[in-house]
Amino acid sequence: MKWQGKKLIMKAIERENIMKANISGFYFITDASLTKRGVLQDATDAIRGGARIIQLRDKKASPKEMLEAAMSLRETTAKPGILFIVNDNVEIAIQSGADGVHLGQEDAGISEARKKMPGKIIGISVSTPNEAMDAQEKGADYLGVGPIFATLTKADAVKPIGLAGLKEIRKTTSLPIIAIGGITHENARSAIEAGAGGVCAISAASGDGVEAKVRAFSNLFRK
Ligand code: TZP
Ligand code: MG
Repeated sequence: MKWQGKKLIMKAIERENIMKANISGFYFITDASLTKRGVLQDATDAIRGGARIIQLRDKKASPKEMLEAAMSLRETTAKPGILFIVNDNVEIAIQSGADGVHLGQEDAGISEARKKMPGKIIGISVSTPNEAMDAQEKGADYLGVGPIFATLTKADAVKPIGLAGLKEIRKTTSLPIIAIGGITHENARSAIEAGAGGVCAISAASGDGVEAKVRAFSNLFRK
C-alpha cells in the first residue's frame, strides 16, 4: 500500500479513537491562581477524584512555562489514560503530545487547527446555538458551553446563558457538550439534566481538597 493510503487509514483510526474517547464526565481545568498545591498536584488529585479530562489553562504563563507545564501534565495524564487538552495554543498542544486543544471564539479557527492536528481532539467554547452549529459544521469534536451561571473566574466571560440557553444549544448539535461557568456541586445536576454530557468547574473544584471536590462531581455521572 502506498504511504499516502496508509496515512489516510491512520487518520481514520485516530478519528475513530476520538469518537471512542467519550468526552463526558467531570472535566478539570487547572488554575495557577487558585491552586494551593500546584497545578500538577491538582491534576493528580483530580484524576484520583475521577476526572475524565484535564485541561491546562493559564492565561498568564509564557510560552516556555506553558510548554513545560504541558509536558508534565502529559506525563501525569498518560499513565492513567486520561485525556489531556491544552487551552488556546495549538503549537503547545502538538509539541507536548496532548490529545487536543480547546479554542475560544477568538482563537485560531477550527479548520486551521484541524490542518495542524488532524487526528486530535478540537474543542471550542460556544454560548449561542449559531456558534454551536458553526462549530459542528467546521468539524469540532466537542463544545464547551457557557457560561451557564455567573462566574468570576473568566475575566471576559459573556452574560450567563442559563439552563435555558444550554437546552437551546443541545437541540442544535449532536456534539458532546461540557457545561461550564458557575458550576457547583449544587447546580451541576441541573446542567446534566439540561443536556450536558459533562461538566467543568474551576473555582468549585480548586483550592483545598481537590480530590474530594472532584469526586463529588464525578459521582454525579456514576450510573
Ligand atoms: N469559560 C467559560 S466560563 C469559564 C470559562 C473558562 C470559567 C469557569 O470557571 P468557574 O470558576 O467554574 O465558574
Ligand atoms: Mg481561548
